[in-house]
Amino acid sequence: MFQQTLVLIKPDGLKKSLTGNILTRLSETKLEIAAAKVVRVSRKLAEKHYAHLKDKPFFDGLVKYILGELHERRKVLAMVYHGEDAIKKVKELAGATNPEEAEPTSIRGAYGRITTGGVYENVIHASANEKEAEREIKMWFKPDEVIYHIYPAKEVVKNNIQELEWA
Ligand code: IDP
Ligand code: MG
Repeated sequence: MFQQTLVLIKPDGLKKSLTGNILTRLSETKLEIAAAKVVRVSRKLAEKHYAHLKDKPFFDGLVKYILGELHERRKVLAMVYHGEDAIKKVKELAGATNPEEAEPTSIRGAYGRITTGGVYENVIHASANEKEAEREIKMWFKPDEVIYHIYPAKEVVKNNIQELEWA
């Protein structure tokens, strides 16, 4: 089944100069990149992305982490990978949430770390399932920024300019 999945190279991944290594690992999947951009994450986007964790004791740290406040890198690299079984393929390559439990050869197992009292710094985000992938891709990208559309989009006119919105 053709799927799309959201991948973020988090601020620790950027600070550790891991972009090339991570993209090389992801290319092993033979999936296609359908969208990519560098994003200065807003607090609103950060809180929305991690809304399911808002009651966790590490939520404030997690928001600081994705905003880049822990790594002096106020940016993330956001991408959409597209292809057969994309979600599972990327999730397996990313590895378990806890870098200590992740397969040593997975991206998180190889490059992630656990800090004392802080969040798991696991260098990459990957959507967990189809529902999450759709929610996340629609929150991080506009339809015009994604090369292939697997979710419907509609044309709207704003200030006399025609653009696409997720339907
Ligand atoms: P996921 O990133 O593997 O989907 P989630 O449970 O959605 O895992 O958590 C989002 C992020 O929050 C993780 O990637 C990690 O950075 C952080 N996190 C999750 N659970 C913990 C925890 O128990 N302690 C510290 N940080 C955590
Ligand atoms: Mg998650």
